[in-house]
Amino acid sequence: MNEQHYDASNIQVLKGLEAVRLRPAMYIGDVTSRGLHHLVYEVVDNSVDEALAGYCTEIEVTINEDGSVTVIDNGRGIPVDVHHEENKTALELVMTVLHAGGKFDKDTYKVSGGLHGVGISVVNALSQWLKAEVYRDGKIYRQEYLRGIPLGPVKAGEKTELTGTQITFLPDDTIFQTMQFKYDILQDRLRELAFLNRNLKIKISEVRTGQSDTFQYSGGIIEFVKYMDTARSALHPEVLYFSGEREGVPVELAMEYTDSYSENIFTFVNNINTIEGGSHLVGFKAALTKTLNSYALKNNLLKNGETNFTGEDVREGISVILSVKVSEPQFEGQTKTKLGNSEVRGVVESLVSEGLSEYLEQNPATGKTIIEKCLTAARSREAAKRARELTRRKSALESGHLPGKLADCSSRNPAECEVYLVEGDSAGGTAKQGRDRYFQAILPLRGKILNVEKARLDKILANEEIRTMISALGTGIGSDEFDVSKLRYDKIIVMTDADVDGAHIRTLLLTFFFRHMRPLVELGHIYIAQPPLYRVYAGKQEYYAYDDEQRDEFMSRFKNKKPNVQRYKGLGEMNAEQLWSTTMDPDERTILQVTIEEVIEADHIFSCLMGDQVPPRRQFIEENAVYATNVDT
Ligand code: 0RA
Repeated sequence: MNEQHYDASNIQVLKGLEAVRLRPAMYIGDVTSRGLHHLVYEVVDNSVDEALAGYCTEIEVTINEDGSVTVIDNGRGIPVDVHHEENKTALELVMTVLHAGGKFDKDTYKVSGGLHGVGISVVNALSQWLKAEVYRDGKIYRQEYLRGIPLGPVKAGEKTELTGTQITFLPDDTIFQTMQFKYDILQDRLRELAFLNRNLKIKISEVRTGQSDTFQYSGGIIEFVKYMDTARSALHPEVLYFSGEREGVPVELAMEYTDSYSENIFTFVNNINTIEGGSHLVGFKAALTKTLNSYALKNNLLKNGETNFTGEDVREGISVILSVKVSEPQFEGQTKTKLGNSEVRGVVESLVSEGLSEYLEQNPATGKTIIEKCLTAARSREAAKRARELTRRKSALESGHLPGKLADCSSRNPAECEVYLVEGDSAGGTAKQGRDRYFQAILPLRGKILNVEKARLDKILANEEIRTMISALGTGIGSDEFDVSKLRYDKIIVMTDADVDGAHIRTLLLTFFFRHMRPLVELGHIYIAQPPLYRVYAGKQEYYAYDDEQRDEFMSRFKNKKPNVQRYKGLGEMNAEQLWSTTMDPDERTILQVTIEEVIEADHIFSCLMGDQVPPRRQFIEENAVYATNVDT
């Protein structure tokens, strides 16, 4: 570093960067793939802030050949004038001082919730190198850094007419577990940001593959709702949209009813997905229930004897995007994604109530359609309640009886127990012989389970395979009954054949968990077994391969003889011992943990896969947003 540059403020900077490098998780959550991608979001959020302030219209994100990422925006450019107290440029301060945003704060709603908003300096500290280029005041200014430390002062370079900021960084491989930026993951978040910020153009590209996409939506969250419902059929001609500002809180809401039975409400605060909800969500739900009940009553749309709609009745088949901007958001909850600011509840409630009643008055046909949907939902809620009572009695969980098909384990400590959901009675039998019965339970599932995407809870509960599964898991089902603390197994492992049918059954099961037992997915209880695809053997030498590449590698190990290759088409082709050692033995097996990186994308995928509209159905790839990487236990 430049010597005259070195003074007390540098020591502060070094201490700050050091703190970030020592405890990266404190700043970006973790150092897995999730944390890695978070670095990009952090840089992009700054450009989005510039767009919110009204100065930036385009953002471009590129995954470069060398694994670095470039983010370019056409905003005003980070200021490069010298800050006199510190004797450094604003650019250098933004890049090297934690939370340096403050002094240069713009009059906008800072993205500062959840893990976002930690500042670009954190990205800088966690990068092997970073290059900043600012287009401003007719020139290009540059500064480069190694692990957050400037290589030299900011230098003015060529002339330019443009304005904007360009940041390129390579994450530090001594900090992150993985260095691979995934196009699909970045794409999901960038698409979401484009929906949330109407007209903002966001481009993503990957040099190595040549893949690229541009997102720009003149309809903003209205188009977001249409995208969510690609595979669902809307019940009314247009998406309902309300927006307004009260007590300094801008609110935007887009909603539509579809013929599906699931409730898809996604809420955002300052562009951050508030997965745990909070006061804005509470305000919306209250407004919806209240407004629809009074509209139905006022317009005589209820038959005599029919009582009020519950919250669940008015939310069946609804798709909603609610986006609010809060200048000093309080984030609470386990993942800091629950909005705490109580004043927001009333703001959202009143704006939505007013907007919705006015809309219904002016669009009586849509009003009638919505009320009819609520009525069917209310009637089937009653039916579902009866079905659930039936499940409870039949499964006799309360009296301690478990389904006969379940081969339970002997341990009663859920933390050490796991249950294999196995495709077919025959593989189920093999698994029963092969398992360690102390902690492994086996539940064979016969044939296909019901497609829950197309059925209401009452019909779902009429399905025997599903009822058996629910009683085996112990959690109960339904919003008023599901209780994850009653889960009898820490790991629920889906084990299906490596063929099309197996993939289908697996998807059906995952859809069921995602729609009706989501906390099991969110808390990481769901896994997918990975049975081998090949056995490569000759004489006493044998190997199990889990993909083609591995098969070829194993084949090359046989020097003199030509090995036999057995391709496993189903679990049934393995004997108990083989199934144990390749797929079930915790010391040997690999299982994939199912996680949700992006709930909205997962919802989109499940509805496309399982819905009844064929065109949007697309290939379901395992490395999709729904799946995480290998978990070796
Ligand atoms: C501080 C102040 C101003 C802009 C920015 C920061 C800024 C930061 C980033 C980060 C990525 N892109 C960005 N664009 C702008 C306002 C400067 C002014 O008043 O002109």
